Amino acid sequence: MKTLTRDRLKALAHEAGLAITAVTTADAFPEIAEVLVERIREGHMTGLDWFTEDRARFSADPRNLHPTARSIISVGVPYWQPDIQPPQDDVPRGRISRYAWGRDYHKTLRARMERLHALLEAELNRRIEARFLVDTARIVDRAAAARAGLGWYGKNTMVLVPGYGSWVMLGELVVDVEIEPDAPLRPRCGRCTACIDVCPTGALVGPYTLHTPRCISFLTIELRGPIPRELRPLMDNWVFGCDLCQEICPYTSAARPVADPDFQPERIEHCFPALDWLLRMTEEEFREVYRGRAVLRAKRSGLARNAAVALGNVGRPADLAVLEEVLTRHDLPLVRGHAAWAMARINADAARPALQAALEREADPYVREEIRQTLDAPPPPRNQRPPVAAARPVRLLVRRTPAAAR
Ligand code: B12
Repeated sequence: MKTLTRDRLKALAHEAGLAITAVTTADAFPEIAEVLVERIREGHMTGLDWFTEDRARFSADPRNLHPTARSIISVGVPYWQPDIQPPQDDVPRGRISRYAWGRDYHKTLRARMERLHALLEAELNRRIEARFLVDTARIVDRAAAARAGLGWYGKNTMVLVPGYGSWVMLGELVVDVEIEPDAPLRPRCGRCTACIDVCPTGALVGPYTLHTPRCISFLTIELRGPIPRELRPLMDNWVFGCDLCQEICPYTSAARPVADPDFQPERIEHCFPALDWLLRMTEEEFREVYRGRAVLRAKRSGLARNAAVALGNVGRPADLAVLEEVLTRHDLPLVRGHAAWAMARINADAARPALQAALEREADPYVREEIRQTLDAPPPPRNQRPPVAAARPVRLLVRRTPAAAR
């Protein structure tokens, strides 16, 4: 029977558009189940209802996917492109994190992994049993990548890939082919804590530990209801995801640029959307502009809610008018409520009459509560530094050293 060398695999993966590839066995990840369960119990995954202990245990054994699994081919697609900058046009704009600028990466990676699968079947001249995984609840992508030596865990919990930093989206093919595994890499953060220090909400509560409920990425993408009021002033103009803990990293800031068309934005709304447009967009406009993109996950309600917070954080007194229009007319109570907060964040005194008028005519109990709270305890003025995120006790939850650190 024909065998597959790592070098040949990497050449085929390259041909399929997968720039980075590494291999590990399909053996279980017992230490990962332990870490995930502890993280859940400590409340670090709160808000992600699907992230259950059962899911954690399932994802720790790739043979749960198919019993004939022999190897995991961990793949990475880099996407760092430094040339795209926000226009200098005085329009208050939101920021979308870089991974979401192009086509939905799930589709991009899946299509390329299917291409690799076809190439492998042709190469070995047999049917290959395979599962294609990107971002599923069925395997921990970063754990597979770290054990395969595709990259190493950074203190920001990202997998950093030599030459590309953490600007790499991950996926796996779990296959019934025996391939010689690659060796894990050593973590190389040293004493650097730049990512932990830069996080405005204090979500990185210690090295390798993210407290999801405070992460701007979670707040802007996954959270469906109101954003906790104390976190809003810390979110700047992020409207979908956040890249701060990657941008500050010395390794990722030295990343090699790539010009992958699937990660290119096609219009300004895909990377730096005008905040007033996000606040006024219709459901049809939202679906049309973000069709086939990861941004759809936030839904129109989430994106408009985030835009209200962002405009509160970066807007000018002239933007009170658009926020007042939103407070009066937006069809979604979630957005009206955040607009009330945003007006007071720009200028609490100037906003007061409009907020009082809104309280008189508003029928929705949630919006009424937001307005009342905003009148009673306005957000910190913009000329004051927002309160520094509360310090949290730091505890490293890994008892057994992950393979990557050995
Ligand atoms: C849930 C999830 C989120 C949640 C929670 C994030 C989190 N840290 O868990 C939220 C919504 C906040 C999120 C945000 C982001 N995500 Co996300 N997310 C996931 C998802 C679906 C599961 C991650 C998971 O299992 N977390 C559980 C926790 C406990 O795992 P962990 O934090 O990785 O912890 C590990 C290490 O810290 C390590 N460890 C623990 N202690 C120690 C100690 C030492 C010494 C060492 C070396 C290691 C170590 O072991 C742990 C177990 O693996 C994966 C896809 C997947 N199915 O795997 C994508 C994924 C992790 N996300 C990804 C991305 C790109 C992001 C964002 C950058 C998006 C953005 N720009 O906004 C941010 C980054 C935030 C951050 N710093 O993590 C990529 C990461 C790619 C990479 N190169 O690492 C993934 C892999 C998706 C993909 N297919 O590419 N995400």
